[in-house]
Amino acid sequence: MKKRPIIIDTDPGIDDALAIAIALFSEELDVKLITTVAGNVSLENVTLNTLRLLNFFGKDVPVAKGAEKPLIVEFVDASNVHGKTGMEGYDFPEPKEELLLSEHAVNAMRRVIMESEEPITLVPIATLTNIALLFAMYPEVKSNIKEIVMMGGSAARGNKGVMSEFNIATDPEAAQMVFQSGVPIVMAGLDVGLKALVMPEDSEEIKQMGKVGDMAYHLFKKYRGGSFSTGLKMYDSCAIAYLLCPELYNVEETYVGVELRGTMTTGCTVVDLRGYLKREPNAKVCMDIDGKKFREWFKESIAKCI
Ligand SMILES: [Ca+2]
Repeated sequence: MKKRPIIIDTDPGIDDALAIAIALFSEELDVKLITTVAGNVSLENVTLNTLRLLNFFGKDVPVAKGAEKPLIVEFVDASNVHGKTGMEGYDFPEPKEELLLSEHAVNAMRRVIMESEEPITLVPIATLTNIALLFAMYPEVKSNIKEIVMMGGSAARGNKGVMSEFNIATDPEAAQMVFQSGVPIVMAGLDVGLKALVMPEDSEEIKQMGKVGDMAYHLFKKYRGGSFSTGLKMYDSCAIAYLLCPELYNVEETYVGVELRGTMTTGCTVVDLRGYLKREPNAKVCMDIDGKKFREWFKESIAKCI
């Protein structure tokens, strides 16, 4: 089978770690490059975490370091959810430093996209600063991008602010640039992330699934994205699940804008399902997910990580 070429833009992050594992071990995806961006924790930590994960998985994928802070707004991390280092709870091996490119993430993305015979799918599971910079600096890349499948945003309420989701609210201007880029977008946000749960009985099964399962179990114990007993939210895996198993989702094609000047709602994704704004659709929004099937898919996918 021909593998689908993707670039993952990430900020590991406990749920990032699992999403990356599933992508790397999938027979259908070819991870060409992993780029990092400050988000859950600092750029330095998310990059080290990425290099540690690759050493742990035994996968040699080039890594490029991206933006250290958002375009305009001040940087605020999520170490309250992921712990100070971003991946607390498991004793990872040393970072595999030789995988780190000297190129900046934006330049590395441009090169990989332009060199690819087949259009690349971008999979941002973090704030969109790197992707916005890519389109601003090298708009020519758009012609060789198949689509963007992102974790971020919400058609309902938020998890960073009342109406704003973390990845979008961390850099709202970048998000708006990406939504206005003209590149096809799939948005898998809180509408599905809040229902993509790993329940305690799943965690016990996952624990038995080799070393990746054991790692996942230990990270889950520390993860405050939901509680261990009521279900852990696998936000970032929702983007990977869309690539591998789109039938899990109900999707609406619509216009999405990002609120940039709200007095209380900055960073809100305005998902115009009823067409009030009279704009052409610019995104497919994942409105609902089959939570039960997602759990099965997630366990099957982790079981393949060997
Ligand atoms: Ca993330």
